Parts: sequence; C-alpha cells; structure tokens
Amino acid sequence: MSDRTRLDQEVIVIGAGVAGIYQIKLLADLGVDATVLDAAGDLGGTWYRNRYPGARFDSESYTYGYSFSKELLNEWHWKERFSSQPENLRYLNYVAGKFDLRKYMQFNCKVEAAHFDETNHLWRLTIDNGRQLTSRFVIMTVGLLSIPTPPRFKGMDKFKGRSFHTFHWPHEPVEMIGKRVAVIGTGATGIQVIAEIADKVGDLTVFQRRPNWCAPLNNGPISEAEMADIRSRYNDIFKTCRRSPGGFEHEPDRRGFYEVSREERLALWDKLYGSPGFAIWLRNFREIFTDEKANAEFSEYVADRIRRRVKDPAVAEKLIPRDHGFGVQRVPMETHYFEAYNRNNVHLVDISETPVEEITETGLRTTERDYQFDIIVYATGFDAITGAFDRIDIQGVGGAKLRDKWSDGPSTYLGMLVHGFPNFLMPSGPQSGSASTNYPRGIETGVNWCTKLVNYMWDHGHTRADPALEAQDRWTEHVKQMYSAMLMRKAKSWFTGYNSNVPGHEHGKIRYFVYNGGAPKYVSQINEVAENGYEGIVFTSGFTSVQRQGEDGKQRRENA
Ligand code: NA7
Repeated sequence: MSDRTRLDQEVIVIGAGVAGIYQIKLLADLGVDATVLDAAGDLGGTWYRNRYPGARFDSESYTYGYSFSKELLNEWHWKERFSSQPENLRYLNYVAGKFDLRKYMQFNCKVEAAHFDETNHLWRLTIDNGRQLTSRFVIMTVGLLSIPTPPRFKGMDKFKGRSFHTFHWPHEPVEMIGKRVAVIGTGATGIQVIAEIADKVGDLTVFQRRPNWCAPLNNGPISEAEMADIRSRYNDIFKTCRRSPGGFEHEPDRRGFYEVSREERLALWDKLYGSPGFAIWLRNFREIFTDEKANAEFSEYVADRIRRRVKDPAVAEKLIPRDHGFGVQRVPMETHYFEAYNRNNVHLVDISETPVEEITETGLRTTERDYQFDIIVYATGFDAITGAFDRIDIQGVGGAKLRDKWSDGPSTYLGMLVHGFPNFLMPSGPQSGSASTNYPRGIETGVNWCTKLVNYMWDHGHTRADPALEAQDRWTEHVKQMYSAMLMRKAKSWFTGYNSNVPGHEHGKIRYFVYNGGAPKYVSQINEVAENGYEGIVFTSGFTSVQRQGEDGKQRRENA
C-alpha cells in the first residue's frame, strides 16, 4: 500500500459525549483500531460543557444511564430522580474508567475538515493544530446541541462585568451572592438557571422575548432502597422505554381526548401536574400534539396553574405563552420557577415590548431604559442538530460540501447516512430517532446500528457504503410527512430549525430535523433495512484494511 492509502485509524469518532463514549466502547469490544477526537478538554460533551447552576436531566436518571452493561447498572447509584450536571459528568467518567476507554480518546482536537478520498475510499481529516489523519470511517457523535448561539446585540464586547453563554459557564465557581444578574432567554436552560439562582443573587432581571410552557419537574432523592428496587426492575424499565414513543417510561394515555368527560380530563391533568418529569407531556392524551382544540383546552389548564402560582397577575399573564400551545415546543421542566417571580429581587422584562438595543459597559439598554449588571447570562440556545456539522468543512464525492447540501435543511437516509458522503455515519444525525427521544435510548439504537453496518462491511470486504439518492429522498419525504400531522410544525423551536441568532435560520422556513414517528417505528424500520442486506445502501469493495488489536496488543491489518 502506498502512503496515499495509509489509514491512521480504521474509524475516527468525532465527539466524546454520551454517544461517542458508547460508540468507542463498541469499537473497542470489536478490537478495531479507532479513536475519538473531541474539541473540549475532556470527555462528557453536554455534561462537560453545561455547568450552569440548575443544569440537570429532564429524563429520569435511571432511564438516561447506559443500558448495555448489567454490571454498570448494578454498580451505579443515581442519587436523584433527575440528576444534576456534576453527578452526570461523574457518571460518564465512571463509565470511561470502568471500561478503560480514555486511552482511545484525544482531547483539544477540533476537527476542521473532513474530505472524502474517492480513489482510496477513505476520509482525510484536518485537526485545528494542522495535524492530518486518515480513516476508513468517520462516525459523527457531535451532539444535537453543541454549538451555542449568543445573541447578536450591539456592544457585547464592551461589557466590563462577566458575561457568558450557559454552554460556556466557567469551570470554577462563579460568585453570585449579592450580584446584579441578567438572564436573557427563557428556554429549558434559562428556566433552570433562573429558578436556581433567584434566591442566591442580589438582584435578578429576566429578559424574556417569548415565554415557554413549562411544568414542575417534581424531582426528589433516590434512597438506597429505591435504587435497589430500580435495579431489580431495569429489564422492565428499558422494555417500557423501548415500547414508548419517546424512549421514556411515560406512555401516552390511550383514551381518546373526546371520549372522556371534562372531569376525567381534569383528573388526569391534576395527577400529571404533580407527577415527575415529562409525564405531563408524554402521558397526556395524544390529541394534545395534533388537535388545536384539545391542545388549547390543556394549555388553558396549565395557564391557570401559572396564574395560581404567580402572585402578581400582570407578571403571570406575561409568563403565559400566547403564540403556541403546550408541548408543541420542547417543554422545559422547572423547580419553583414561577415562584421565583414572587420574590422582590426578581424582575421580568418583556423584551418583545421593549427590545434590547445594546449591551453597554455596565449592563444593557432596552428601548425603555438602562440597566446595570455585574453578570450577564446568555441562555439563548443552540444552532441545533446540524450546527456542529456545518462548523466542519465536510466534503464528500466530487468535493460537494455537506453544509451546502443542507443549506435548506438536512436530507438523510435513516437519519444516519448521507448520499455522496460514503462511510460517514451519524448515529444521532438529523432525521434520526435520537433527537425526539430520551437521548441515550436513541443513541444506543443508532450506535448499535452503525456499528453493525461497519462490521457487516468488514465481513463482506466492502470499503465504501453510500446510500442511494432515491432511498434518501424517500426517507426525507417520510420524515416531512410525519410533521404534517403535528402542531409542532408551526412552532418557533429548534425542532423545526428555528434560531433567531443564525442568519437564515429565523422563523419562516421549516427544516425537518426530527423523526416524529416514535422510537418503536423508527427502530423497526432501520432493523428491517439491516435485515434486508442494508437495502438502499450501495456497497463497493476495493481495499482491505480492518485493523484489529492482536492478542499481543499490537495492531495488525487483517487480510492486507
Ligand atoms: P432554547 O430552547 O432555544 O431557548 C433559547 C431562549 O433564548 C428562548 O427563550 C429565546 O427566545 C431566547 N433568545 C434567543 N436569542 C435571543 C435574543 N437574541 N434575544 C432575546 N432572547 C433570545 O435554548 P435552551 O438552551 O433554553 O434549550 C435548548 C435545549 O437544551 C432544550 O430544548 C433541552 O433539550 C436542553 P425566542 O423563543 O427565540 O423568542
């Protein structure tokens, strides 16, 4: 083999978060020569980055952990029903330590480019320090929400206090006691931060452009005895997750919204409002997602709850969304969020009425007045799902750029492959089952499937896999079709590709990001594709290259 065909690795995995950790575990088990590259200083992805106060799961902790190892399930004790960021990061480190995965990981390695070499069926990667690497396969575990998007306010660099996007929250503790703090943004992140810091800071001003429908998380500790019970039920818990549309323990109410009386509906909603986690969203009547009238009735129920919890009626009204119904955007879960506004030191500014004009040296100016702050927190969200792909110069067959192909929205095969980008795998890609489900449940499905595909190729001597354009078009059309029944299609949400801080992603043109058919349907479709010899994928053979770890610990190239 000439130098041009030399493979540095058989597989390069990009991203050492929840998905990348599991992906490298499977590749290591297969004895394949693989590495994980991550731009951050350590593993953990979302849980390494998002260190803001209040950051925690909205998924039940014990449904978020990996399911692949009984031993791991038996060893780990989740301390809270919805575990917080420090604990989640400890968990991921524990997993990496237990399975000795760190040796496959390289940090502070930001991938800048990945170009497909058509002659040699390999990918050529450029890292930000100029290093070049080649691999047969690239597996993208880059995260759904890993590119933070601060606002584009005038004067942001002038502020003399401290300011950060929640994703870049400092690693060292941020002194907040007695400080004048601004939070801009009231999505899932802003809502967690606001509730957590309200009673700690001197003064908190929340700048809200649009309120979000949210509901109580109903978190609580998990005792030794409860954890022992959970451990004994893990098989059933994961079985339920596999059966449910969202990969949670929550399954929709099977009764028809209109088949039951208003009293029965209210009884269910009272129960759900006091239940933990996404029950209120996912154990509800299915019509909430598809029927304007049903959705409006339930939204009004939640609005009343807000009115009961917020003492000042004018503030309560400002916290009730008017432009969308409950659950058509990602529902943030909260702990005493609404009560925060009953505090004298917490102020709500509606910036849809008085927009921010600029950030000043000492705070910010709206069209109404000047504010002085010590700290400004930007909880303004992410260039979701395709953002991390767009930031890498990915070039496939004929030098085609992925970011150009996806400029009007992604188009994929099964959410895991893209036509013209061979051997480029996305276990949790756009239009896959991961974004719309309990993430680890979704990524285990995607990672298992991608690993099996790669193994199939090795077994059959294939060195190139490219989905057919027709297969990709069919899948994308299928994903689009599923939006048509959903109220969410109209929402200004990252589920529809909306982001006001990224030019071209403002509301108006929907991008079809998520698979709305539910996890069971997704899994059965991708399994059927695999069982039918990976129909829709065109394989080519040409090189032999699988590097596996020999018993002596040295790499050897099989059949080369
Ligand atoms: P989100 O859900 O995208 O929320 C971002 C929030 O920031 C939202 O309230 C936005 O208002 C607001 N925002 C964004 N840009 C601006 C500007 N320029 N000015 C004022 N307000 C702004 O992101 P999160 O981080 O909260 O949550 C992301 C996901 O993380 C979440 O769904 C979970 O899955 C975990 P807008 O609605 O655009 O008017």
